[in-house]
Amino acid sequence: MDRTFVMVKPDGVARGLVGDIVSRFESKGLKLVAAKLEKLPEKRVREQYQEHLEKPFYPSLQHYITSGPCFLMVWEGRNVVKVARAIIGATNPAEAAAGTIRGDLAMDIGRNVVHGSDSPESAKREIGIHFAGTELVAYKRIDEPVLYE
Ligand code: DAT
Ligand code: MG
Repeated sequence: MDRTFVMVKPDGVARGLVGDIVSRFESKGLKLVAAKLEKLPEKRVREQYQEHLEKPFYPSLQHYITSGPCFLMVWEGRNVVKVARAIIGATNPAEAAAGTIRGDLAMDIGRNVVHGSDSPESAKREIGIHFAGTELVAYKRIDEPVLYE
């Protein structure tokens, strides 16, 4: 099964949105296989956002991501990278559709509440940055036979 990395950013944790956000992925039918609350060291933030290191917004992005605890998750399911990005919504909350996390819960591109990997390759890389293989747990969701044809 495919996997993706999703993270509630410090604004989402501070605003008490972890439960709402987890619930959206759970009720869709995705399987939570790892999760932890953690204040990220700069090194891992730089690795996660390596393609943005030279962008003008990077210093404020790093400051924001390291400003408080994040809630890190790995989700599993068919086409999960694409499915999770659809649940998260457009990068800029002003353009994110209603019904998405950013469309429903955020106002500013610099405070967009949640991160999700953008491709299966990034997902593999980002999971490896934040989780040891032993932290990923294998189990069955009781509704699996009904969720998939
Ligand atoms: P996404 O998080 O949707 O994958 P991204 O990878 O392009 O978006 O950017 C990573 C994060 O960086 C994004 O969630 C918020 C911040 N960011 C991106 N573009 C920005 C901009 N123009 N101004 C301020 N912050 C920005
Ligand atoms: Mg991205």
